[in-house]
Amino acid sequence: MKEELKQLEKEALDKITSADSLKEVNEVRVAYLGKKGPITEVLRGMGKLSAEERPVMGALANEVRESIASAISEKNEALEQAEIAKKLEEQAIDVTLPGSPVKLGARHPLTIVTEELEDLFISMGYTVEEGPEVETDYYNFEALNLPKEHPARDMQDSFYITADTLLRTQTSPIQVRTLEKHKGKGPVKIICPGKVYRRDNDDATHSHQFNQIEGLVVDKNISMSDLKGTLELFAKKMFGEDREIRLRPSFFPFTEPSVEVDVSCFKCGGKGCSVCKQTGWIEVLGAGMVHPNVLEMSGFDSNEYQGFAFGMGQERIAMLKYGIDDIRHFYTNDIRFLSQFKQA
Ligand code: FA5
Ligand code: MG
Repeated sequence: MKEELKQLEKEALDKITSADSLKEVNEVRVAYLGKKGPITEVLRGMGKLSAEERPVMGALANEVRESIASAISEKNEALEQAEIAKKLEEQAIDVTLPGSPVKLGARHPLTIVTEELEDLFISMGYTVEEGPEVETDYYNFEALNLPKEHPARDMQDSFYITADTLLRTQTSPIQVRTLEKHKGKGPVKIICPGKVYRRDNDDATHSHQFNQIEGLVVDKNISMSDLKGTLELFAKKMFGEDREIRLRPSFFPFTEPSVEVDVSCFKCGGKGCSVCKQTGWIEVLGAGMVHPNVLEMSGFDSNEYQGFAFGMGQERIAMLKYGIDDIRHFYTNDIRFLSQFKQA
């Protein structure tokens, strides 16, 4: 019986040694250590042994089982390690290979222009205000001296949501909201960038959604010359130190007097070219002195306070600055267009 056990142990250990997969090792385990295996079989025959021999055989049988079991777990361990090593080798990364280049994006030209304008006005002491894009009729029109049925409402064809709410057609409602917050006390010195919406037909220079920046200064002793000086500085910083501005009489319900502001052509310097349509001047914004009705409706005493305001469209400014011939380029996200605005 002893020899039998020793023989079984040797057989099993040999098979384990020569096994080269986890599956084969498992077969050996089932065959030799399983309930129907030969060792169990040998132990069944112990009943025939004498009382002295029985514990000796029992101990030996256990030793053999343990020796096979530990050989199995060592072999399994070794096979698993080999498997991992093989995977690592197969999936090895050559860190000396050149990497794939990362494409850097560029800032959108409208972002560039908006931030440039913000920086310019902040440097002159303005703060930035914002307001809702879904606006009430009151703030978008009425409080700006445009009562219901006023014909000048036709200047800005609107997207109404209800009879009393609309997508704002201009950034001017933020003027009113800010004046209300100040409760009749100046000074107020703000710019208001934001998206606006109009029922304009899209073409090369018009979009139904575009961006504006509004400016508003309200204080005691504010005059038209403050407006002119401010806009002159704006024109020189945005379009070049040699630029001049020209004010032409115009009409906005919320300013009196109102002006359209032209900048001398930065392409031809004023001689006349295709950019300025041979006039030497390019229209860039609307402006004027805040109408006394607007001040009064928002709680300011118009005998004590005066103000100026202006509003411009970033798309048009960017088109002039960068020579862009179609406003739709801003919205179609063509990478060939956008990548031209990479900054050094
Ligand atoms: C206004 O919207 C006034 N709120 C501006 C203002 C503010 C005047 C404060 C006085 C005092 P206007 O409708 O002209 O004005 O629009 C201002 C600018 O927005 C235009 O000069 C133009 O640059 C731009 N703009 C107007 N309509 C469009 C459009 N459909 N697409 C792109 N830009 C537009
Ligand atoms: Mg206009």
